[in-house]
Amino acid sequence: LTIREQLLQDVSPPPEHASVKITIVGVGQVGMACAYSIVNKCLVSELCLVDVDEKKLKGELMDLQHGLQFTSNLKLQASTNYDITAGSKLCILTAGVRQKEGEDRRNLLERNISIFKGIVPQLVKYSPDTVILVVSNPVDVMSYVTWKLSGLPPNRVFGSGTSLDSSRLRYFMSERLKVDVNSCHGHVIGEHGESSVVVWSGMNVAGVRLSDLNPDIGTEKDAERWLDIHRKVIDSATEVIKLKGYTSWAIGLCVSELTASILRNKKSIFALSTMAKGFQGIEEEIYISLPCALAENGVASVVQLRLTDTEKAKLHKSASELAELFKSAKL
Ligand code: 6V0
Repeated sequence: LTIREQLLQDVSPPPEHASVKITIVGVGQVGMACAYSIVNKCLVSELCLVDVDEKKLKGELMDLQHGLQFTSNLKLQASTNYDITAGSKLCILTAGVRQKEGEDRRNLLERNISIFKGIVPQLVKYSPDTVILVVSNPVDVMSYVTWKLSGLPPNRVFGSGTSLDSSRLRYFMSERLKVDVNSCHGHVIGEHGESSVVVWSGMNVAGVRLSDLNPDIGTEKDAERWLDIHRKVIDSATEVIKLKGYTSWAIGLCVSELTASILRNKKSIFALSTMAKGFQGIEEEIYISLPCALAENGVASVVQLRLTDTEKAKLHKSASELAELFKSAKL
């Protein structure tokens, strides 16, 4: 008898599937920051990593496994083959090429679409009931592409969108107000990129709207120049990429909170890239960010923001700019 056979007498067979299984596709900087944050928060009982780079997969898998004593003892798997992903409740897509310094997110589009054609049908084949969270850029179009390639209902496919932009906004807000970032409320909506829109009218602390204190907030007339923090939000990715080569920790932390809201059916509100046709007067079939309640089936509800005319006009401009990009997305 082996030591194990002498030590332990099994009384039931192991379950076929772990109860909370998720998959991350792409073990680059972003994929691994997501994995690290998810593992650290003990959100899952099984985590599968998929990539085309077999060597990197093995290295990342081993490195995470060696730390399992310090988290929950989840099952970790890694493979270039999608069969390991069967039965995933959530698939997070971070595969693809990343922005280079000074490169527009839009330039990534064609290369990432062809990569996704090889990924999405495989995921759905093995996990037909999955929810898919897209992180790869340009995230709005890649979310739409994923929806089309997956054949899933639109609520099950969404992008991290401007949830990261919103957390950047709230961070800058908290720096100015010297209040905990969790108590600084505000959303960035629209494109995850240059044409994003800050909902100045809704920005508040404890229900006190900053626009009631300073009606010029977010305009050129504002002496305090709150508008500058929107520019900082837009430039954040470029600036971090210039300094360290990529962005990872903030998006990883953000994705782990999105994951928690799905797996625990929390219905937390995040600005997510979702099928926006019919909301806020948007007529095009496009994916763009709006605040959504996120639950086990993906997007459960879209918040009906009371936007000012200026904010609405900016959102429509963002939508029409994105619509052009969607047209160029050849599937
Ligand atoms: P990275 O470090 O180059 O990692 C990309 C990974 O994808 C690599 O490990 C590749 O091997 C893998 N990959 C490539 N082709 C395939 C394929 N066909 N199947 C499986 N895996 C493949 O990039 P990084 O992790 O920095 O960025 C990943 C993506 O996230 C990029 O598109 C970024 O622009 C995007 N980001 C999106 C953010 C957001 O807020 N939505 C934030 C940060 C980055």
